[in-house]
Amino acid sequence: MTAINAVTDLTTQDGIAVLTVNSPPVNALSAAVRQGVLAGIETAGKDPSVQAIVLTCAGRTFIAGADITEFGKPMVEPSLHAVIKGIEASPKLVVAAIHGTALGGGLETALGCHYRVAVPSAKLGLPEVKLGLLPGAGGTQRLPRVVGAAQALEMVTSGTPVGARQAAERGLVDALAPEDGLLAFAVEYAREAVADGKPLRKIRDMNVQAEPGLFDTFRKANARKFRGYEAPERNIQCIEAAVSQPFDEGEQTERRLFMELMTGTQSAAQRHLFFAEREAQKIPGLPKGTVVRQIRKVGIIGAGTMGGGISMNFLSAGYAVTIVEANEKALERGVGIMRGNYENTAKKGRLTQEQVERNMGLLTASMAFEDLAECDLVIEAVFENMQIKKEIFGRLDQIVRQGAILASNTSYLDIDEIAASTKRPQDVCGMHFFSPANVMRLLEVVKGEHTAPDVLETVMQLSRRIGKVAVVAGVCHGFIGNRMLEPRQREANKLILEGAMPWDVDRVIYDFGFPMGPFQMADLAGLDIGWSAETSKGVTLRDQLCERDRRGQKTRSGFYDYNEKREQTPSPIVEELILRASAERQIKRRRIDDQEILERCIYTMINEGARILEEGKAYRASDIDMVWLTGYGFPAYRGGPMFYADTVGTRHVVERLRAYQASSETDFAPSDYLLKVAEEGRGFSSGK
Ligand code: T1G
Repeated sequence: MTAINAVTDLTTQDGIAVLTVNSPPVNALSAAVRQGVLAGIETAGKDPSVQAIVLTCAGRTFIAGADITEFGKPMVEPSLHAVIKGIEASPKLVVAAIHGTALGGGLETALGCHYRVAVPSAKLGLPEVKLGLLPGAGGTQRLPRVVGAAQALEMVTSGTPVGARQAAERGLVDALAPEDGLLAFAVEYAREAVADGKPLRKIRDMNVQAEPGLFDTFRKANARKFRGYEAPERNIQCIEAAVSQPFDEGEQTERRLFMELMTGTQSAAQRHLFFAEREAQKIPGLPKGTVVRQIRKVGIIGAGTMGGGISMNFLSAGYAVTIVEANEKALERGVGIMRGNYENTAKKGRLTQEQVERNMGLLTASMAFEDLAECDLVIEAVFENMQIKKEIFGRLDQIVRQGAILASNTSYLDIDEIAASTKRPQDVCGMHFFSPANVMRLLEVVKGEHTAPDVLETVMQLSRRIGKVAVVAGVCHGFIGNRMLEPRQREANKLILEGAMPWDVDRVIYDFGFPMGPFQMADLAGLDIGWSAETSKGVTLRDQLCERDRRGQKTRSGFYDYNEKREQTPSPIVEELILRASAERQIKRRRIDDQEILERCIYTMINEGARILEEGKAYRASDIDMVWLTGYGFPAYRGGPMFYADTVGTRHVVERLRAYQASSETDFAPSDYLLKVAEEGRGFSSGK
């Protein structure tokens, strides 16, 4: 074996050279890997004893892409382009042997090879669009030449990988290897290819056509999904170039558009979120050697919307679940809703009927707390009443085995107070799911004063296994997400009394990139949550709307009027109520511009986020960004509230808050930590 460099080596098996990349954790195309692969290809190419070359990777995966940690730094030769051109121009036939995930630059490298073999479990994709980029090393030019323009469009704009079998059907993979025999199969494949006189097939020499109208039809069909994002459109333009331009010109178009994206703020934001999601999993100061607890059986208390949704997360991940509900009808209804949800998913082809039965077969429905005794984790999901929660935790303390984790799904109540109703506060934490709990990725894991480190780490690892993005929050009202939502709601409600209308605020927030604005969101959720005719005083706008049976989309009227297709239009009745409310409060209405609406809604959130960091209720600013991305639909291309603050400048945020401070000291006073960061001329993403 010849070590090419620290991360690549070259061996030869009876005339077949095997070039192995070994650069944990994912064989990313760092400068060393690029140097090693190119040198290895050149060395083997010159060796007269070598008939063909197999490019393979050690560890858990084939090359998973360019090394994202190198982005933004001066490029060290050779470029990935040069490496791929070197492979393609090799005088010896090159076969890529793929396992794990061949992603981004990894798949582009494999496309430079003359043939590709893969194990069935491998995945191949071009996820650059998720980083606000596009495949920048010929991927947009080679992929359509193999799978056609339509499928290439889908792959590059979704970033979703395909499995090896599907890849083989599309011609992206030439042969499937046995799951446990990839290298031997690849070496044999290479040998036979040479013996059979297979050509050094270069994808760049192939042609690609597109049906008339393909690109515009695709743009129209995806306009809503791509709204605000720059990368999908640039990816489409690259596929267009593959169809309309010769290969080299198409590559130049790709290069130009890649650099536009790479140097833009959207890609910086999306790359920030890529690392933020991984950082959020890490608990600072976790004692070395912390052993996580075994979780096999999960108990859920409450078979309502949240209890049912939470249960489904665990059932789908293969955990046995015992759901306990005091009311028999509610229990039956809750179980029925779970089954119905699974059946609907099966109807859409995303689950098989046996998976539905398997999931439901893991569920035990009960009305007896005693059935929770052997659970390893119990999650309480009853309504938000502290007294009831304390009674429940007191009973759990008596019934559930020692060492089990007891969690509350409360969305804002004090976990320490709940923990105090047990003799085991070290085993208590919060697990705040977001509705619908079986869909939303965010899970706020609330660390109580006494929550043990192994409990926290157990819940964080378990959260990943059930497909959640878990973020640790400290005990405070509303934890991270809802605590920051509060100032945005407050400002939105003030703005419509001062001169704006709900549809103005919603338009600004929607145009910023959120799926919808606060008033449209309120109509969707229902204005009568927590409202009752008996206690309504008719003072607030919400009271007045609910009293008029304007309870939101479900009554076809709320802040908006809704037609049968649920399309909304501003309501003259609401406008009248708002004008009257301003008059009753002696507020002289004025024209409010979009910039003021945006700044008062978003900068007050940033200010609250800074307070959360100041109080230590979140470990890092990027955790706050993850909460808002995965729990509230903050546009990924803006990176989250704290990254967005860095984009506009923390000094600018302070200046704008001060400009509004005259109208209200409390609502706009910049927090100490925000002032500190601004005075030091830095951003939140440069760490605390
Ligand atoms: N570069 C650098 N580090 C990476 C990396 C990458 N491409 N991918 C993962 N890591 C690190 C990650 O930060 C983590 O580090 C560790 O590896 C394990 O990752 C020119 C420009 C491959 C499916 O977008 O999707 O190619 O936290 O926790 O859940 O056209 O990682 O342990 O210190 O995610 O098993 C395109 C991104 C790049 C793939 C594995 N490629 N990676 O998932 O482990 S742009 C991607 C992933 C590009 C070219 C363009 C996943 C994974 P740490 P992990 P995992």
